[in-house]
Amino acid sequence: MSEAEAGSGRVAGGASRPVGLGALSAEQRAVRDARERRIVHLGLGAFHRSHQAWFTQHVAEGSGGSGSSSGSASGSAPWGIVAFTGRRPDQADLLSRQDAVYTLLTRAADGATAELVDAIVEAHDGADAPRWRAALADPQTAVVTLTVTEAAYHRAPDGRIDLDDPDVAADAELLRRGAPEACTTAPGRLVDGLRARRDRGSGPVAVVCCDNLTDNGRMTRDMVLSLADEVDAGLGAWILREVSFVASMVDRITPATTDGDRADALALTGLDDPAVVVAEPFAEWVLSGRFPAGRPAWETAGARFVDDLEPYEQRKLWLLNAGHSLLAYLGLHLGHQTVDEAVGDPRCVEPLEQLWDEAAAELPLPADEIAAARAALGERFGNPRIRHRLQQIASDGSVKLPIRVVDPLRRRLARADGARAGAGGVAGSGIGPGAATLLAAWWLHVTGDPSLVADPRSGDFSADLGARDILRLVAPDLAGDDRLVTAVEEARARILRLSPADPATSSPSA
Ligand code: CS2
Repeated sequence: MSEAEAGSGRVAGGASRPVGLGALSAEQRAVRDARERRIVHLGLGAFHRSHQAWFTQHVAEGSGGSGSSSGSASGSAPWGIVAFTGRRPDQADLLSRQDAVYTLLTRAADGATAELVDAIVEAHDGADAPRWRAALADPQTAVVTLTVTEAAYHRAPDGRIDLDDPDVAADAELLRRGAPEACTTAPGRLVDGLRARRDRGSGPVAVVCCDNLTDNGRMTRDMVLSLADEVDAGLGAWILREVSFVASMVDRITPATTDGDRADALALTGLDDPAVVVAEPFAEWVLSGRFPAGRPAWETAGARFVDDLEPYEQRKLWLLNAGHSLLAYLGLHLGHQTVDEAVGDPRCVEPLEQLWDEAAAELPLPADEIAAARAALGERFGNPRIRHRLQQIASDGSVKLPIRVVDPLRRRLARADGARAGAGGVAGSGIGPGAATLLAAWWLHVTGDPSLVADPRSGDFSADLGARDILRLVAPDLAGDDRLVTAVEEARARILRLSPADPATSSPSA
């Protein structure tokens, strides 16, 4: 779309004018008008706009999408997204005021470019239940994408939906009664919308999870089915028959937008856009699963479709996301504000490399692929123009850490047990200093200033939590392991010996 490069002089328009349909060229306007409303999204936030909307925008001209379940071709018309907010209705208002057209500011280490994205054709409040139900029930709708955050799935330890959660319980009650009001949880909204689709007889659809969770397609299916079973006797069977839950690994670093970003976008495009989104140049989307009613040709925009998502998912979660969490908690403790600052501090880099060594040993990928991913991450984290705030990443650790660090740690411990039993594998206790440092840094975070802690389990945090209490929160099955408790205590003591003022102090592993 209209692209402007810093310093290129190709600035669209001199005086500032509002972004919106009027900002599109005649050609762009024709594409936008032709977009078929075939994708519904839940969780309209910055990440959706820098990632799935951007991939949809960049589907090659003329390739449209694949056909419907009946096999009839949908033609080459581009697909459009009807997007609903999860918890930020203000974002729907903001985007609607500018026809849902917005600027994506891409910040590379050596400069920025701006482009207009118009793949979202409508933006609505997710609490608008009639509209939500109508969108899911529309026979044209073929794909439902989700970015609702890790915490929003409300998974109980038994792998089913957490019916003890008051929000889930309230939604279950609304759904049982067939009440007209909107559900507030993501699984509640999905069950509500899918029931409307069944009742209208609109046929199959694919639900694509785009949150950073392990086996996220199956997990979404389990949450939806376990809630559907609670509220409507026949619905689960219909969902099993008609709904395909697609798993996906999503990646694009998307920091919260600042006033500076909005000013830079204005300078590049001449368009005044209060809804600018900022992202790094890198973008990756790997998907696995069936699309029974067709899908956009996302592969023409760089997405990949694979049979086995697990290695991609583990690479992303255990290297990028775990690395982010380590930098967030340790970096904040050491007085840093952003990822690029933290990754410039050797006291953060040493445990980061240890954490990556430990994860790499569990990854089912060739060594050169892992080395390339680590090198790329070093560059991406160090991008000085992406001011990704550590505080943004630090949220919801109780939900993120089990996926990012406890899963690979558990595998490593099992291999160490195997080695002791003579079956080969990792030597020693299996507890790596990287994982112990991350758990200890989170411990310091959740027992520190409560005003800086955002987490669904914050009611369980208090200043006097010990290492075992911390493990009970994120790795209950490992809380009885005395060696792990000791390793986390020792890592905490090492972090506390580091002086925030003096990067030359010995590293956490020393
Ligand atoms: C980050 C992710 O906030 C976080 O927890 O680790 O949002 C991360 O930036 C994305 O997954 C990158 O693709």
